[in-house]
Amino acid sequence: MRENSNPLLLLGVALQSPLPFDCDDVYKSGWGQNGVYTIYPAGPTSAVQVYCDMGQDDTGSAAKWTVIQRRMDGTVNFFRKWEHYKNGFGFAGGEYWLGLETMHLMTKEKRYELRVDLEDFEGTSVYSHFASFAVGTESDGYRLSVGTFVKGAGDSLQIHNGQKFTTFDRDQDTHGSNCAVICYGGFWFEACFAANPNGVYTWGPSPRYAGVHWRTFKGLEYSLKTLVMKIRPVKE
Ligand SMILES: [Ca+2]
Repeated sequence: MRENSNPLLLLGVALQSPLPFDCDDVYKSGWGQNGVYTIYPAGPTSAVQVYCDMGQDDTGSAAKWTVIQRRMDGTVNFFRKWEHYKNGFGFAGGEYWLGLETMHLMTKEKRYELRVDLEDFEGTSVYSHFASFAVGTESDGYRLSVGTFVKGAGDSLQIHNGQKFTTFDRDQDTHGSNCAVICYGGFWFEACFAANPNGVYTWGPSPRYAGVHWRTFKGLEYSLKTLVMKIRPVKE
């Protein structure tokens, strides 16, 4: 919230609003600019910093996006163990992973849709939009539920739908080996993937499987410049 210094807005938040659950709540409290804000999806004692995308697309929805994952410059290591993927890591102003537990708490409370923003190093920006996104409980492996592919740069999440989360120290994929070891990042691997958002940041051409891949956009030997996963409430 430090990016917006308007004292009247700050007062408005303090006096009128319950603690924001997500970026859509932040926006409704009067904060209209993209940036880092604090949300409280696990209640008042658990502040979480996130990047809020307050932009609007052509779908007609006025709801605002909470970024749950972001790759943009390779400054954060994503080859991490289970506890890190559970609790989150990185920096809300840069690259980060929100954390599986926070994703679970958010998506069990509200219905969300998912958009994945993708950009290559040649200046092409596209996105893939999905009708819903939810993460299950830890006891069930933080299983992914992603809804119908709506439109955009292809459905690279189809084989990931319904999978448990796998890290190098917790193999819950369907491969004989561990996909997190093969692909250098945690994800909802099957055997193994069509999307590898948490792979190694390698500035374009990359070893097969290891990079930040989105198969239906640039294939499995090209690591993307930008990959952002963001969710917003579905208006019922
Ligand atoms: Ca396995």
